[in-house]
Amino acid sequence: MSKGAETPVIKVLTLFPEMVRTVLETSIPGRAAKQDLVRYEVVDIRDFSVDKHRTVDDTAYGGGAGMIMMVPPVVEAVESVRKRDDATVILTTPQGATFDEVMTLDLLDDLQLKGELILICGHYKGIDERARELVVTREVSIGDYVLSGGELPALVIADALVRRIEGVLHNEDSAGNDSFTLARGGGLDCQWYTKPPEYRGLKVPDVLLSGHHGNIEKWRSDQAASRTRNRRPDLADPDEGIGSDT
Ligand code: 6GU
Repeated sequence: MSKGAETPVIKVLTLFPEMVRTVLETSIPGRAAKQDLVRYEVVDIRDFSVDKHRTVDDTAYGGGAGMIMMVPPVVEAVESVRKRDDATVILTTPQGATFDEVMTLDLLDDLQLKGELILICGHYKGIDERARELVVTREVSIGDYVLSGGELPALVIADALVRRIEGVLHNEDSAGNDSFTLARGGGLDCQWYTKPPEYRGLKVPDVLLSGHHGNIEKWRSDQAASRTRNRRPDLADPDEGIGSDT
């Protein structure tokens, strides 16, 4: 982040604020906040209920199983934290676009440009369509399976973003060779070893103990390429694969 810019704020609207806070205080996301590289605001949607029972959901008009999140608490919770009219407001839902490395970098740009990013953790069967119309600007899924709530997806998105903020990762966190890093072709990482050099007859490959940095780098990039081809042919050849845009 450039000097003088304000600390970007990730705002998470949820029915389970303790769950969200606990994760954001832990590990790298927690360290990033302590270093003032990001801030988190966790909002309990229930605080914006409009009745004395703190109701935030109800049965669907027209019938059917499952509860629907009501429009007033969701809209009013967003309005209570949103600083800019053009803020990106993400709803986590299995019906959203699938989260990936490209979206991570796009949302990171957005967070840094606008200074805020709002994540609504979807719940129950869904949210009243009018809440989407009024405040949601983007719908994001983390994959083709159904989770009990939007907290884990929102935390996945927050974690992926925070670790890409400049200064968050230290050398020992070794970001440059992470899998999917577009700078290294968007493929998978190679295999890694540490001490001991032999365990139950399994040896660390000789090249890694050779001290020859050129050979080591070549071995690692060859291994990464063959892993990517074998495990994720869609990443190895994006024109042919399931991840293709065409
Ligand atoms: Cl964003 N929400 C829920 N409930 N389930 C999911 C998801 C989101 N992404 C994958 N599964």
